Amino acid sequence: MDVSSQLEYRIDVSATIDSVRSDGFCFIEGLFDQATVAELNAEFQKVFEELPPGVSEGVHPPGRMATIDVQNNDPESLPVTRAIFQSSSIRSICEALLSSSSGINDKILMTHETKVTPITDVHFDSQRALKIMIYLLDTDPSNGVISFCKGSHVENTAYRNKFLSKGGHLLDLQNVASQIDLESSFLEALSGPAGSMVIFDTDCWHSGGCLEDDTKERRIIRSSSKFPNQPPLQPTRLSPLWFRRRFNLFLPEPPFDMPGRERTRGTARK
Ligand SMILES: O=C(O)CCC(=O)C(=O)O
Ligand SMILES: [Fe+2]
Repeated sequence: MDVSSQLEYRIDVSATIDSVRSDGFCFIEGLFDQATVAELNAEFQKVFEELPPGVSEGVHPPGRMATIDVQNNDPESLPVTRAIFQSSSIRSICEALLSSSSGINDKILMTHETKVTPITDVHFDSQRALKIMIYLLDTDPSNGVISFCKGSHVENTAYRNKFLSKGGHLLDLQNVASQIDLESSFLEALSGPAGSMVIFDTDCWHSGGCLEDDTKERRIIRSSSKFPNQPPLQPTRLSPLWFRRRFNLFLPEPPFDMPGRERTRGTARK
């Protein structure tokens, strides 16, 4: 079965939308069949070996990361990856959750974790996005399973909105969970076979786990689409705030503090 048919038969679009809205994430275990998983792994390999046009490599301390700029990448070069993220099922889910049809899944990232360092802190992203991740290997707590705290996006979105409405800047958002947050949050680890997919609102507390030892690895293909109408993460170049941040001068105080929480300032780690 080709990928669009697998998506069409195995994803219930409206149930997926409801579950991301209420829980903050939706896990579809074993979505793709073995043949598709093999094709995705071949495309993953090709990206890192050949860095085709429209693909750039980024800094990723737990391993390697490549970003595919979908608009500038040869449509023939990564057909299965593109077919998934451009499928009508995935587009309908993203458009409904983002209330927007622009910029959806324009960037596709591939990450290959091989180092025994925590992949992330327990955090929510500084900029709110809808992300889709596909495991290319069987993934469990021994190789960087991703975990979520169900329903936590509601409070985190409320905190984000209050912080921004009081003049706070996204770079000052305290998005790394405190000890108190951790004690009151149950993190559900989404273990699953290669070909499983998770769709999530990054305002949910989430964390990327860790590799147990250096014989383990994790491979993920993911897309990210920003929720619309957000301020930019970095102040506009040469603006007064840009100068103040650059030279650490008269930085505006954040409007209020969340005790014990830290910041990633736009990255996945503090
Ligand atoms: O790689 C991971 O497991 C999590 C990454 C993450 O936090 C994110 O994509 O927002
Ligand atoms: Fe994140």
